[in-house]
Amino acid sequence: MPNRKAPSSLLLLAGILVTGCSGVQSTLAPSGQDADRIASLFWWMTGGAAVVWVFVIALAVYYARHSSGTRNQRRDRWLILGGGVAFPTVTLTILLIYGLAMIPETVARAPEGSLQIAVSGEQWWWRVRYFRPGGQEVVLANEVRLPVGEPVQFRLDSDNVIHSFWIPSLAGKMDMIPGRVTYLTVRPTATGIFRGACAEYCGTSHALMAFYVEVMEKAAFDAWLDHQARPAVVQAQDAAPDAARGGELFASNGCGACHTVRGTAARGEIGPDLTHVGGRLSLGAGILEMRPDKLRDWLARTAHIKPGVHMPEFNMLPDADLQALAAYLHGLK
Ligand code: HEC
Ligand SMILES: [Cu+2]
Repeated sequence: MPNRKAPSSLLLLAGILVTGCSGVQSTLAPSGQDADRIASLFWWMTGGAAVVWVFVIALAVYYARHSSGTRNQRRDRWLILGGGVAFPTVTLTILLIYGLAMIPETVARAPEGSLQIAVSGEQWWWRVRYFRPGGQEVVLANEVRLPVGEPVQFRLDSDNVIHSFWIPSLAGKMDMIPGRVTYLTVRPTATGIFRGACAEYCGTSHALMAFYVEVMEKAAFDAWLDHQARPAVVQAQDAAPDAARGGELFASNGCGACHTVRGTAARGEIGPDLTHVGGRLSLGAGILEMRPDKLRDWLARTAHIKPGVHMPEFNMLPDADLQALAAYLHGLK
């Protein structure tokens, strides 16, 4: 009696495998030059492995069905030498050369004058600095935007533990190693929103250390960076009373000891820069949607949302204060 469940469980498995291959965080849906190369390497390797597998299984089946008495010894020897030595040597050599030939281009630095972005791995978020042509440095956090079609030079480091910077749809991964600077060149080939993640276990909330990357047309990117370079747009008392009160609470609760909001007295550097936090695509390093209710949750249940987080929970504040703080932060676009 055949197992009737087999087809449906196979379908389920195929479904899981296929959903893993699309979307904003997939190596197999490349939108960057290196990711393209990595995807073709993957397909050629998979193809090569499939050919070898089919060949070996066919031989095994053939010999399982033909008893040794009827076999031709000479042909057997040829099959062992040809199929067991020559064929794997040739196939693996071709695949090896194909793979090695990709390395020089993949590790090459972006040409002089390319956009420079420094990203530091923190526990468990990303400190991002853009270097503008005039030498001005713009400090951001937990989000990266890139102009389409241009090489970008990432300069990666960490002052705590090893992290790994990975945007699967755009490029390969690169470790962020304390005491060292590593480089990654990214050349996005299509606009869109992609997701990056830390790819090296870095402590309790390693799995909650992600970020979004938006690849934009050059003009939109320039406008975005211009805006990010400006100080915070602090809302007026009469236009947004809640947000204005949130600004006062931000100062009186000591948030500025760890956070910077450019244009205000808040100049802390322990946590992410919050100057334009409300304009980010996500909250808490890629883990929550950027919405006032999520901001409120973040402040009240920080360590529940992100275990081990280096920010105190502010659950002692009355709900009205948390909402005012959330309104202030959400208004920092
Ligand atoms: C002791 C330092 C410290 C204090 C005080 C602190 N924070 Fe934080 N904050 C952090 C750190 C560190 C993170 C990054 C956490 C993570 O994602 O791992 C963070 C993250 C955040 C984020 C998310 C930022 C992003 O890019 O998504 C917000 C919003 C925030 N804090 C608001 C506040 C507010 C409002 C206060 C005051 C009520 C405050 N913080 C007080 C250290 C602090
Ligand atoms: Cu990490």
